[in-house]
Amino acid sequence: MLAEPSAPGADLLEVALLAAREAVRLIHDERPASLEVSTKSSATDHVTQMDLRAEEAIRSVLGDRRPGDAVLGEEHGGAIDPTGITWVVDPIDGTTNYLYDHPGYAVSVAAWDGGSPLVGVVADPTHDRTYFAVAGQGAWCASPADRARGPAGIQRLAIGGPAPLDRMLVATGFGYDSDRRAAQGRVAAALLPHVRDIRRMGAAALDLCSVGAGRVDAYYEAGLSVWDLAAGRLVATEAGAALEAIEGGPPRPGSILAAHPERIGDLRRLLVDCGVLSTVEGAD
Ligand code: LIP
Repeated sequence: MLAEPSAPGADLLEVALLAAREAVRLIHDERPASLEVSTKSSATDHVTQMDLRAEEAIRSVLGDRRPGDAVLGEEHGGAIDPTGITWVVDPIDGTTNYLYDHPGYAVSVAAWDGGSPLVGVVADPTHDRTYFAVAGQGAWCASPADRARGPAGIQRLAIGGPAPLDRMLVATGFGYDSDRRAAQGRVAAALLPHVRDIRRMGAAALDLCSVGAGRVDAYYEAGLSVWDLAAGRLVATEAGAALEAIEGGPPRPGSILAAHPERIGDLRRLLVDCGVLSTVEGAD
């Protein structure tokens, strides 16, 4: 066991890790020489046979280990069970990066109780890192390559310090719709002179884990889906980050802002001054 959470969390975490590990093995070891690609919401919103197969592999593990639980996945659908455990799955978050064999994709598996995240796992094959978190018990990153970080390469995660705005490294992402991207690009251009720099990594799950690991100081994005952030938001929260909607209030797939608790208000005001609310559906 990678961590010592209490019994309910430990059981669900073990299943999430097993499912994520099987999907990582498949997308990494069985990646074909050429991918079969089809499009979804736009000409740049892709799905490959590996996205589909990875979700099927995850669902197979869940069916064996947690047969009565609901599953909501990006590729094969489903719904949140408001009264029980739901597994929220993004088999490959960062599909465009996977398509190009570019670093920046991850397998994301979360177990929710009604609308509340219980455990989350984000597995990053490129960097051989597995982020995981249990609600109320903390967040960790296991990376055999990082043995200097502790036994078996397991490191407890904690966000970075409260950097001033002009020293913040800020991650963000852009949608698949070109009009939305144009508006989001204008916000990023307005923001850039006021912060240290911007990073666009291409996978919300990894952006949120990067906040938790202190690899970026903040992350904001509008227009995501629940599976993009279901696990990563728990990793970031359990590592000490504040997570809210960009416009304020509870975080939601359409609008998320993650930062140090002492800085999230200042960053929100700066983003609003940069025109961010025009890119957030339901915010203005
Ligand atoms: C991706 C998100 C990312 C966003 C990309 C894309 P996908 O999800 O994780 O944050 O900027 O446009 O939506 O489509 O790779 O699962």
